Amino acid sequence: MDRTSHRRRRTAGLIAGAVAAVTALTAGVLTAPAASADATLGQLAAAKGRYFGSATDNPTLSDVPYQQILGSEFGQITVGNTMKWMYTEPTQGQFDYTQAEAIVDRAEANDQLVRGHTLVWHNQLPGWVSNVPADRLLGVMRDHITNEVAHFKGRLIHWDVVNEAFEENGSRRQSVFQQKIGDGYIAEAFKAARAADPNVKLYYNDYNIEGVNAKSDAVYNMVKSFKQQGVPIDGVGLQAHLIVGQVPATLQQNIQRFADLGVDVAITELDIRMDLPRTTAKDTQQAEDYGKVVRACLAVSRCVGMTIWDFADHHSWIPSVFPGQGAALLYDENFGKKPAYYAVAAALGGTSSPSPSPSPSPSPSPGGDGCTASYKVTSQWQNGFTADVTVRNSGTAAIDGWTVTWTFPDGQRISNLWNGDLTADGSSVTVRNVGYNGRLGAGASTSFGFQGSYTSSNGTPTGIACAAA
Ligand code: 9MR
Repeated sequence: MDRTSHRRRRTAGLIAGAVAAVTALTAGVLTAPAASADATLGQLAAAKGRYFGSATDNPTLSDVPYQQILGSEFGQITVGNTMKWMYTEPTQGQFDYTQAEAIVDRAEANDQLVRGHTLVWHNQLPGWVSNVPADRLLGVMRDHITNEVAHFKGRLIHWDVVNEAFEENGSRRQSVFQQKIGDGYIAEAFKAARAADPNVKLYYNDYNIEGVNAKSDAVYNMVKSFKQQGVPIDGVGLQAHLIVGQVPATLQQNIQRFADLGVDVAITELDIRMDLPRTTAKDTQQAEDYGKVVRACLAVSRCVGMTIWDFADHHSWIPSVFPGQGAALLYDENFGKKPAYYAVAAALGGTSSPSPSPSPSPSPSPGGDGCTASYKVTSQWQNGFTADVTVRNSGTAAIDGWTVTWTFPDGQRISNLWNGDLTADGSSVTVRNVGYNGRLGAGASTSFGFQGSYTSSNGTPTGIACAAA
């Protein structure tokens, strides 16, 4: 079976609602049996016949803790930047998919679906496109679409064919495409995309069209006329860059009206920002808001999935564009799960909830060998948990490596571990440093983490010890 048919078969299976045992095997990480199948947002969504995904960008590819979460928690990936025109055709006729492929390859290795974003957009457009004479721009736009869609044929579930073509009042945005090609450019873009790949689903994607308003009315009317004229459109992407406390009351109704036109709907770029700093009250409201969005999508059968616009607050676009605002995502800057994460999990039908009092509390080992290890459960849900272990050089000289050992009292198993090299033998666990975190100066510390499973209880490891090399 070639890669294309493999991808199609797997995609169909996921969308049909099979709970895929998504085991993220990050390079260099030794794995033991997988954790319970319903632990992640991706798996919970798959059980409902949907996907739950995240956008990501190339600078994170070498960030091991980030990749561990991205690769295991989400069922779908959107390439946040590097499929855009400025990256893929920076010079006319010279196509470069290297950066986009680095993300797509990783997603495929992790068994994740991929949305393509985006073919025709007024932003992140290389300068040369604006200088193309009016009578040649339609051909240039078709060439770009044809090349990129053909390049990724069989590897993507959706393409955002045209992005953000309307103004808030429902008029057309005066982009270079609108000005030089005219109203017909959007239909032409969809036709070119369909010709290049008859199977990938073709989406129109925009922001501030989540509720019923002048802008979403304009998109609605366009989709309606496309369906009447046979222009190939399969879906509408509601970006959903929202504000805490302001989820549109008409969200579900709006999703439903698009579905009733005979197209799918996806929540494509979800984040819910707040004025900083975070407070418990704002976090609580944000969690409610995330839950509302997920429930609105699940209530409409043609709402096929949801994507957050990256997953941890320090990777969000918000603070750089809206100074003083942020904290819009499901994980904080330390990759801790926020109330919004648990609200999404609950809305997806999960039983995941914050561990009321993480157990056990940090318990340094004696440290006679020049290092100590503190074990801490960082989150826990039914049959699953994550934990961090901090390794500290307790001696007076630098060490060049460390080995941490313990025994699980309740038959717990580690499913994947990052920033360390795991050897597990039943309940006995040995974790050694990896190349980049073995050397610790006197008093310095590092940490590794893991995801694990348990059955009835998740007791404190016994005999935790650290030996320095
Ligand atoms: O997340 C993207 C950010 O890194 C870029 O600097 C920005 C450029 O405009 O685009 C961001 O993504 C946008 C997406 O492609 C379309 N909808 C709005 C998103 C946030 O700006």
